[in-house]
Amino acid sequence: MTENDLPDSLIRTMRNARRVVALTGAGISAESGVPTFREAQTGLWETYEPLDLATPEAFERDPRLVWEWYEWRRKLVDAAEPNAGHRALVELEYWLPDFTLVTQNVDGLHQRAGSRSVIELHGNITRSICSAERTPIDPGLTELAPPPCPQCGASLRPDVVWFGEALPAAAILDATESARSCDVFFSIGTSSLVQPAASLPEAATRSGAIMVEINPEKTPLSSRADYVLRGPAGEVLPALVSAIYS
Ligand code: BJW
Repeated sequence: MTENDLPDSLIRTMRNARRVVALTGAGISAESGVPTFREAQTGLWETYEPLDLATPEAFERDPRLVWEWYEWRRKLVDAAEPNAGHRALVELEYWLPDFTLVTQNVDGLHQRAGSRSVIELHGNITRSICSAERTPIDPGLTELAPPPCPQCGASLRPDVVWFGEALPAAAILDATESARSCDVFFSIGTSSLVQPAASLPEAATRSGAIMVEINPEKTPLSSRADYVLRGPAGEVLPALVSAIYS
């Protein structure tokens, strides 16, 4: 996608917008080599369904398996670099008077790209917490999988939100508040299937926001978006930013 393929009316809307929210999902990190959830895994983990491992039940059943899966993903994230899509959102934050980035991703790549105002809905894979006390703990260097909490002996777990668990209250509250008060809401690289994140676009449009989806594939949100930009975020976002500010 080039600047010329973008609707003029969207460029005008963005030039006049004051408050903008972007909700991102795994698709924005795909071009950094971080696998999405609903696409096939490779190698060691190809026989596992990622969504079956992202549950408290899976951790109870087989803590070692789940810890090792997260260790594998941590290494992927450590080795990954932010891509042009992440960087375009840093630029949007720079130009706009009020910009909030809400992410479902746990990889920290937005922050590493330089985004400042980031709301993490599903936690962060680089942190660990005690599964009993929920306090943040640095597991240090250890062969144990999972390592025990040095205070109470319970297993450590990644500081992420699994299915059936509540999102951090402040994060979902702030995200909903931002969605309700924005002029333009972007949904980028998410399948729009997982609640409550999937309800944020509706909260925005109910309050009168223009909604834009960026995704190479159709999602349940596509038919409700004012603009659908079909393509990878790493191409569409830089083209959009350059069309708005050139
Ligand atoms: C590109 C691209 C490129 C590719 N450029 N795009 C209401 C109705 C129905 C169900 C529920 C409901 N409320 C709650 C539920 C249950 C459940 C849920 O939503 N289930 C549905 C699946 C049916 N929700 C929950 O359980 C949530 N908890 C909750 O609501 O608790 C209530 C509660 C309250 C009080 C007390 C107790 C409980 C928690 C949800 C947590 C989700 N966790 C995960 C794992 C995080 C940790 C980890 O990373 O391992 O979060 S699951 C997984 O899905 C992960 C993601 O953040 C999330 C969303 O996935 P995402 O980002 O959309 O990725 P994909 O793979 O699905 O899509 C990628 C997209 O990118 C695709 O569209 C591609 O086309 C696109 N793409 N390349 C742009 N280059």
